[in-house]
Amino acid sequence: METLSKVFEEKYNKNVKDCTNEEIYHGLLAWTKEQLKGRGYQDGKKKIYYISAEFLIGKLLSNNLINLGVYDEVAKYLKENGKELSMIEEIEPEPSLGNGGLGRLAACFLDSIATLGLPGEGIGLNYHLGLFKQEFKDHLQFETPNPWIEPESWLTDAGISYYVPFKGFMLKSTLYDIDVAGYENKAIKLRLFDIDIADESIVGEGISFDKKDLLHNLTLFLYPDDSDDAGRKLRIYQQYFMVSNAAQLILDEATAKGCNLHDLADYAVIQINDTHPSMVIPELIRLLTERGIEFEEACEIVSHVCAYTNHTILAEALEKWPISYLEEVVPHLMPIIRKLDERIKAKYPQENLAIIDKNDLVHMAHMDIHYGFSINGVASLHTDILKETELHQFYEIYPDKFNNKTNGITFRRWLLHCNHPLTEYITSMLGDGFRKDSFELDKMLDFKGKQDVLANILKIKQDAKKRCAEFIKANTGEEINTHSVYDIQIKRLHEYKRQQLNALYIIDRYLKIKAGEKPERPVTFIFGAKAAPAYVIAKDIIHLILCLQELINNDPEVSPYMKVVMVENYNVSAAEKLIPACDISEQISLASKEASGTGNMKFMLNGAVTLGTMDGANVEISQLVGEDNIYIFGESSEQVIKHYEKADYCAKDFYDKDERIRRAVDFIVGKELLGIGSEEHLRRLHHEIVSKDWFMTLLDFEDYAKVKDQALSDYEDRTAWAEKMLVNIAKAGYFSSDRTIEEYNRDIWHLTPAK
Ligand code: Z16
Repeated sequence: METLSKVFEEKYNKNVKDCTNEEIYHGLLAWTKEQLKGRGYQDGKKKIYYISAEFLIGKLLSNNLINLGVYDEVAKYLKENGKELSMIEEIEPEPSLGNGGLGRLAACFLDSIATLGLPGEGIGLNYHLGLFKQEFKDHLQFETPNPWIEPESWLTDAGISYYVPFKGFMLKSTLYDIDVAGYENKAIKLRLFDIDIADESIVGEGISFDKKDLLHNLTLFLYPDDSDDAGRKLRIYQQYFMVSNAAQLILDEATAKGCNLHDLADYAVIQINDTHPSMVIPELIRLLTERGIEFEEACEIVSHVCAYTNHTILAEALEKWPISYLEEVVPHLMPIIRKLDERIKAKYPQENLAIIDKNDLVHMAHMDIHYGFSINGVASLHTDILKETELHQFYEIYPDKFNNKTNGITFRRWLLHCNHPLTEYITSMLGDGFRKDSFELDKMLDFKGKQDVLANILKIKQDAKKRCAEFIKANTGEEINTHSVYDIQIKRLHEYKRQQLNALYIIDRYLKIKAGEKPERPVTFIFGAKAAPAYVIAKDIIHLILCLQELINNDPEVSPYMKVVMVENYNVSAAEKLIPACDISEQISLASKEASGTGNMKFMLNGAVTLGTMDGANVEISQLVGEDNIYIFGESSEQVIKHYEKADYCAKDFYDKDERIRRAVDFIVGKELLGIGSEEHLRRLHHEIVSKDWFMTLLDFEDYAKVKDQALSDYEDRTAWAEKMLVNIAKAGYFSSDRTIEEYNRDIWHLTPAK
């Protein structure tokens, strides 16, 4: 810790004892950056370029210290000097460069690529204000900018820039790098392109700004849509800026290593993360032909370099750009896209295989599938649905391109960093092999019948619940009972994720308590969710939850038995505080709609039991833990898909024939909530549920309530519950992103890990 002490002396002319927490944070930042550089970078002939519009990396200090293997030493050194590392963590701003699952997955993947010693980098954009910050006022969501770049930050100017051509003008880029340390291994780089002239002062009220003032806003904000396509031109500008820079960088790096462009596939493999980076295909073809390669060969080369990951079957999220937009932004790409489309039409005249459809829309995913060599889904059920229904026509012509890569999470952040007590306890039982080989967690099963082990697991959970209650108090002002069951649903607000189903259960329980049915143990229903600013019904659902929070927590007859809390500005840092404390993990999307989910994996790893539908990776979780250790409810994906095909689901029927459902739904517009909230929002939501209910909430309500009641009653047998917790932790090994990345490398990337 001598070099660290020196930093404080040189930077502030002070002993660490006399530094403020801010000064210590900035000293640690500078020191850690140096340590990262000293590690060196993963290298090799061929490299993976993971291009993504989002990298939801979270705070970096503690994670870097863990991966550098110095966390304990630094924490001890600070403690000896009267400082607390956990307080210093609070100083760091969280970069919000992602919406949700897709962006967080990209961040976990970087950690695993580095840890496994694979040469690679992430390429994206340096959004100055990230995603919006969420504020609650009058039980409604408001959005404000979320600046995160300070004069001293994790960014390092790489000294690299390119010119990116748009219609009528060029933009010059600047590249910033963030080092990502592998766990006890070398680092890789996250490379974020930016423009020097981005101007934060053009932001007005909330997050409004002049969309046409392109030169000044290109890298200001991340589009705030999860699984949705806002269809804005600015997004095309951002995407093209990202991929043109990426393509130029990739060609430069390859040629510097001796590539003659014909053999590009020996030097580079590109993973296209959802369709946001799809324009890299025509852009690479453009650059290759500019450098003297024939069009046909350029297509061939690119088809051996690009691989595509699909993250959703929601039609509204599969990007389709009008030709007119592309002509307006990147006219030089259109002749290439047209040629790519003609080649396909000549071979496969079928309309549903076309890149350009009869409405002059360019289907980005179709381009990826035709001109990439691999297409993967993100959980086994999701990949099956792609093959059998959504992309069936492509599966028929390219069966060998399709493959599954079930998502994973990095255990460094989602166990070692966020849950020190559990990590230490597992280490005391198994040694520390599980940190590198997550499957070793399986050995915990040997302790299943051991009473002392089960008691310890319960104690660790109880302590986490106490810490979490302090966080909730600070965030929401609400006091919660640490002996209540913590039932948690944290994820983006979307109708398909069905926070409204959870809310209906809460109403049902409230009505029962009001009618005199007092439950044995209280439950705290915890939510965290941002809604896309333009997603009206999602915002109405937030309104409902916040109104329920107000009503229930302030009713002395009810609040001893249940409370509702909705955490403001849910983000990675909040997740790190909530997940270790969870008893019941809510994963209740309509079957077939959640491609994978990754929160589900974080919760099980921290000893929560899942209450979920047979959707996404829940299916694989249930296979691994067995039916005694998970609570499954609801219609199957097959049935749901049939309902959509036949269009035979009618919410009104359920509302009319089921009194319990009707009472809960009507409570949304009853006098209690209208006395608290806004009539406009509540009526619109009520109408949506009764007359549309596109994601079939009422269909699954009864089974959900039944299974949830069962889980809550099983919770009372503390030993039996602790066994379920133990099995969930033990079986989480499969969901390490190290496993996922090994599979990407084995089947798609074919890189040689550094020694
Ligand atoms: C996103 O977060 C996801 C899909 C998508 O098309 C766009 C965004 Cl921003 C999510 C999926 O909804 C989720 O099921 C999955 O676990 C995650 O991507 C990572 O694959």
